[in-house]
Amino acid sequence: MKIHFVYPNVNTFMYPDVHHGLASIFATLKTNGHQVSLQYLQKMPKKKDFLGTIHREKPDLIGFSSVTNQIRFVDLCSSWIKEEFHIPTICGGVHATIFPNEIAGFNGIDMVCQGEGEYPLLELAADPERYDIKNIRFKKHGKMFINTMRAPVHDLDELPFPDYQPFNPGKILKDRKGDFSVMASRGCPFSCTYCCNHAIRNVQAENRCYFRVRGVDSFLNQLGQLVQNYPIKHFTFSDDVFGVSKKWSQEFCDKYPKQFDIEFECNTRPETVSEEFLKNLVSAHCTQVDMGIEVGNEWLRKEILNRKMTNSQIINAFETAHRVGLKTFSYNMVGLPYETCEMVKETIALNKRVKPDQIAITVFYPYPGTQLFELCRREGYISQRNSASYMSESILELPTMSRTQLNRLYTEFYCYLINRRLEWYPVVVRIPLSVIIFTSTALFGKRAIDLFLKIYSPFLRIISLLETKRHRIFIGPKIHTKK
Ligand code: B12
Repeated sequence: MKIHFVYPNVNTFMYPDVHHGLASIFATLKTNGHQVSLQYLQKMPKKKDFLGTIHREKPDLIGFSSVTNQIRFVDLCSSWIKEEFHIPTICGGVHATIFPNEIAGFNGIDMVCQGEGEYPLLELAADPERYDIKNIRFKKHGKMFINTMRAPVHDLDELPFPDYQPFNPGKILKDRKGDFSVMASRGCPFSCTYCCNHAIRNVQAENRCYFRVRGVDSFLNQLGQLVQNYPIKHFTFSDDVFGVSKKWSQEFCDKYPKQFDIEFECNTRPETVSEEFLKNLVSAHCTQVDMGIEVGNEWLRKEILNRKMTNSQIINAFETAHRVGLKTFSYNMVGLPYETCEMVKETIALNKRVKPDQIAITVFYPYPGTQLFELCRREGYISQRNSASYMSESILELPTMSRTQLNRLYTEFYCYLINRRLEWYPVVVRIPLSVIIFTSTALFGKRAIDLFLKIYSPFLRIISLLETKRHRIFIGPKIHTKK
């Protein structure tokens, strides 16, 4: 069977990256003799171009993958398909997993896949007439057939290595200066209230085994295959939390440097890292750890975000990382329920205290299905505003902080971030750029930052030429507010 996939990633301000879930599905289908093709939508295509590709590919089935912010593109593109073709469509991904009924309501979508898609799609491709496949809901003859959920794949080693070819890794590597993102695990054992992991876990048949990791040898083989096929100079391990199991990470850190001379960075959690763990990472060629500070106020962090870590644990984690020679990256959010202006200032202060080498600042977006979304809904904070990405506007109306105040603090925080980056530039560049940034944010506030974000990638590409090797940054902005 020939299956055409559509991956909408429209206006997310993120640099082109692969989709690990789709790559795993591609591998599973291809190893079983099916053909796959992909439309990667970085901007909304013209209807005729979108349909032209479908005409050319002539697929037997069309699969959409979707996160919450992108579902309107799934709705629109799938309705275009139905105007011209009689090709069955299926949608999977995080939003379909949490809200299958909503997706099933789209006129252009015939089937919805909840949870992991490798085996359900394989069964569907083998027999497109079936409608009793676990994890899939079918709309047939005006009726909805809801099937039970299967357990998530318990042993990840049984899956073939993800196939990234349809994403054009050569192009991604060129744009990201040799950096490639890979994952060893699925899921996360923690339950931060703003992250979808607890919502995804709750719909699995057996949520006990939600967090899983490939065996070290299998993961190393996967990396080996990638290195053989593509000119990879750096890995970003995008796992929600890298090294959840200390035994796994010890084995990985022992074996990786014996096989690879490639630097990597990974996500970890401040309250879990020890000096020994960080030193092990360094000995394995890790150059940077990315950790969530999220907010500077301990009450907000512990009680509202369910991140049970103190400020001193955060300070200690960043200090230890710097001491053992790692660069650091901090994830932060602003615009949370119950957050006051003072609390945002605490977040800025904590960042100034720990001096991360890179900082991500995102505006909190309440993902439906999460505990924090429920809280925002109960409290009546959710407005009608829309947002394609969590990099831009808040969709909340908060009694503790007006939008103007939030925008002002966001701008202040962003200026700190930019100034921190400018510290690495030669004076001749730093001074004029500082003046431009200071003047434009003083005059236009957050609008200046929004403009900066719009021209982010090309701008970064230019200024990264000026960066010293020590601080050279891979352009792909890893802007996840979760670790
Ligand atoms: C790595 C990662 C990224 C990477 C790679 C993106 C990707 N989609 O793989 C990058 C950095 C690019 C990224 C970007 C973004 N991300 Co992200 N990301 C993750 C992370 C940490 C892991 C995803 C992953 O690979 N999981 C493992 C794979 C195997 O699972 P999977 O992707 O869900 O795929 C399986 C099933 O969903 C299903 N499936 C998926 N697609 C399809 C399609 C069909 C047809 C079928 C049948 C099945 C199917 O089968 C797959 C294989 O089993 C998750 C957190 C998490 N634990 O899920 C957040 C997460 C998915 N990201 C999130 C967000 C918000 C974003 C952004 C919108 C951020 C932004 N800038 O605003 C963008 C949007 C990108 C996009 N259009 O998808 C949210 C989504 C929340 C939501 N309700 O939608 C998550 C859940 C984190 C969170 N905040 O809770 N992300």
